[in-house]
Amino acid sequence: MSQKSYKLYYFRARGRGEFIRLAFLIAGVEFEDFCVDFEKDWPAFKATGKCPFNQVPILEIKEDAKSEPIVLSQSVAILRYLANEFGLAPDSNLGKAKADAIVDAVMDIRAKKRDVHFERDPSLKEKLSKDFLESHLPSALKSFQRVTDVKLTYADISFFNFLNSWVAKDKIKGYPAELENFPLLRGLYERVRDIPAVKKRLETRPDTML
Ligand SMILES: N[C@@H](CCC(=O)N[C@@H](CS)C(=O)NCC(=O)O)C(=O)O
Repeated sequence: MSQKSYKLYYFRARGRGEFIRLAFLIAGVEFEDFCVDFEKDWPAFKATGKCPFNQVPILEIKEDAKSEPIVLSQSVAILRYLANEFGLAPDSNLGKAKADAIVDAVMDIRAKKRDVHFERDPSLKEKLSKDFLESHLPSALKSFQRVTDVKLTYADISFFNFLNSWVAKDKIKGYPAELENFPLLRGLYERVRDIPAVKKRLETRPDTML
């Protein structure tokens, strides 16, 4: 019987790879998690031209042992593809569009947090951090609270992963304090956190800065 295989290439980080890993783990589908060493191996790997947009993550898919690999790129496209394959996407096109809107909003708020993280000027960093905590994040959470749904989809995985990776201080237990006043979102966060495969990943993954 032919056996589809998957190989994810990413750095040794949560970054833009983690929601893809979570989708595999939640679906219970095996994949190879290939970590490219950023310092040692990335320049040569990039030069091979294997990555369509010269960046990772990429996902290599083989229909069976003999077939040529198909390479997918762009983290959200990969997540969405896997979600559709593994039953983690809404059924209707409208439902998918709504899930996409949530993932896009997650990536928007993630970008704000990323700006804080990489800012080197201390006073600007403090200002960006304050804006993030007092304005951007609460406003995004209010919007998420309005649009949250009941079925577990890739939108929930991306939402959980952003808060868990970038906002939660204890990434394994509890929930981020910022969710205190958002019971629906807290429930959603806890629901993903408590999936046994996710719980195991949180407890066993390498401790990385991003
Ligand atoms: N829009 C892309 C962005 C990918 C991206 O920024 N990848 C970074 C790592 S998170 C990368 O490959 N950096 C190395 C480089 O650009 O040389 C996605 O979501 O996949």
